[in-house]
Amino acid sequence: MRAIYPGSFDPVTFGHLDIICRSSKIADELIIGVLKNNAKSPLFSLEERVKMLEEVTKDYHNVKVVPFEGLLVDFAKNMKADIVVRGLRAITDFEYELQMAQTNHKLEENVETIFLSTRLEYSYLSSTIVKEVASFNGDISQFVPKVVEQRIREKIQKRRV
Ligand code: COD
Repeated sequence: MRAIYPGSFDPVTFGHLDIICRSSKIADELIIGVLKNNAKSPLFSLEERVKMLEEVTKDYHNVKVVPFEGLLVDFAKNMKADIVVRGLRAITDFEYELQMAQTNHKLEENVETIFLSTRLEYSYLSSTIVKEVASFNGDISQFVPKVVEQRIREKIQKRRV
């Protein structure tokens, strides 16, 4: 079974990595779909987000990182994937996730969404929180892999100059 784990990944956190690790054991092949045209105006460019994901998932042999734009269901069809994996943190995620899963199912009934609940230790964690803490020079080492921490520091440093 080929599954897609789509997201903005701006940047990838330990919460994302946990979902990647767990879903890579469920799926035969896992494609991490990185959204290009993000309305959230990302801190990292598409290329930077893809590169960081490739670096932190290099030991997973059934995982591939692929950028996409447009509709998720079209991407899923192009990739010949019929499962979309999403992570659920708190109840606040639920409404948006349900709406998205139902819309995607309406658009393409062969694409099913499955949800993995976050591990307790990552339930508060989001890319937004990581960027906020980093912008005030807080310690983000417990939130993101070393290589991502380094890139955030460089990015924030550059923005300050
Ligand atoms: N623990 C567990 N899961 C987590 C954690 C954590 N700590 N942090 C994030 N996650 C999960 C999120 O819940 C999500 O499932 C996934 O990881 C990715 O998160 P983000 O924030 O990087 O990505 P999103 O939610 O911004 O991605 C949104 C999409 C890109 C999937 C969406 O906008 C999309 O599909 N866009 C394309 C247009 C489209 O088809 N829209 C759908 C029609 S409604």
